[in-house]
Amino acid sequence: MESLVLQLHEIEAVKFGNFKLKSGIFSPIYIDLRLIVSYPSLLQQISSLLLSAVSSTTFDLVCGVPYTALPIATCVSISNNIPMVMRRKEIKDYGTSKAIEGAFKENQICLIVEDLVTSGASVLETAAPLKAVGLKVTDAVVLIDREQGGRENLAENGIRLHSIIKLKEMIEILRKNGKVSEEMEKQVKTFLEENRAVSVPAVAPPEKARVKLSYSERAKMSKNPTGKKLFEVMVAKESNLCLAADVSTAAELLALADKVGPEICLLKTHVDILPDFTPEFGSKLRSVADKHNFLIFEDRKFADIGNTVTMQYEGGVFRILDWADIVNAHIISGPGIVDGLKLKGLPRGRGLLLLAEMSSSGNLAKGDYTAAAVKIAEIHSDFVIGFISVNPASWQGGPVNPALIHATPGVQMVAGGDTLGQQYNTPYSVVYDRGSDIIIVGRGIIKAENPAEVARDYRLQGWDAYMARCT
Ligand code: S5P
Repeated sequence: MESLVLQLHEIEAVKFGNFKLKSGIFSPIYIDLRLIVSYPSLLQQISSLLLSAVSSTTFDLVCGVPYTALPIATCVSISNNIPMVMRRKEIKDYGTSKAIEGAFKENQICLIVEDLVTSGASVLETAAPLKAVGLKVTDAVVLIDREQGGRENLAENGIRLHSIIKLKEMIEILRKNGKVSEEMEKQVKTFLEENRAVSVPAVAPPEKARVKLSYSERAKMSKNPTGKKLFEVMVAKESNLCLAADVSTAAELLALADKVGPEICLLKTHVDILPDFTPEFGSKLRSVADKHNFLIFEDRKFADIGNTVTMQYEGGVFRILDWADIVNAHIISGPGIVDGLKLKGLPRGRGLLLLAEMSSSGNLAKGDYTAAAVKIAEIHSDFVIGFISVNPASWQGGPVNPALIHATPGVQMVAGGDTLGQQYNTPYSVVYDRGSDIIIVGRGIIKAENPAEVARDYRLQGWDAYMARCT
């Protein structure tokens, strides 16, 4: 321990002066452990000390508090083959805006790794998003405990703190080795004594731009008959679940629609993937939809100029306009695409969703693009019923017109992704945290052994999250 403290002093990671800490108090001593990235053997020493401090603790994953503890946690992870997850300090305003990166399963235990604890606020800031994605946080391990209330504040939040060394012990070692004056030792000790309980600043979570109105209130606001009907079906069936029926044949799709029908408010098709499509497909699906009271959404993702999409919507082999209540469109070609689709769709009472965001990693639908989709939707709110969104609660300018609905793909029971860029969030985080209205679930249901049963679970989770958001 003595050698470690002397090494930290040697690399000037221990500084003396008058420093403002994160908690707002001024301290005569400051420990800057960011420097250790330049000293690999020291980094390794620290990570093995941290691990030995939690030898009797059970955990499945480690997560470093950004940024200083990230390399420490990485070192702990690599040298002991323990998977790591990473907390984002800045959440992206695009993609799925994930706060926690990495692969994990709900209820796994995550050990928080930190360099130094004063009030414990930083550890708590990392614990909150870990808990929000379903991980358990019971322990945190830290190199230095400043003994200024961190242990107590963390204990109040159900987190045990394990520390390697106390700041007071460090100053005693430095004094013993003639590295600091007696006066400095006294000054530091007096400061620590006088600031034994630095409280965690009470930071109110930012009020998210989530629509709290009920679906029935919003049904009344909708200017489009299909938008209104969708809200009404959601209320009647207590379902905000859309099934992405991406199965390989039309026959399979119709059978699945009949099985899962009672659980869903909306069924989403990609009709161009069905090798056995026949002109009767539309009417067959319509009769299943009528039987179970759900709407049909053809995920055609129109993207061309207005004139071309009118033909693609109405004609061709699929004749989408005849059987789909809802279609969607990219706005890449400008507002003319909405004019084109509206020309055909509005007289038939159909509705349109605009792709304002996408769930796939690295997609370009963000920022100004998303804002442009909102503007176009407002102008055409007689035909546009809402958006394909990922995190509407984060959209700049606050909640959009509550008559418009948000449907979000990339939903599974556990956050994660596939090998081709799809990114998943849980029903709760999509509806409650991100303020979306409809969860779009594909493989989470269709690959399950009993799709109807699993669909029911998704429906209940989506509905619970909606109820929680409204109250
Ligand atoms: O951004 C998007 C938009 C859509 S409509 N990301 C998506 O994944 N989708 C669609 O949602 C996608 O085409 C697929 O049909 C469904 C997601 O399926 P899952 O199997 O990943 O749940």
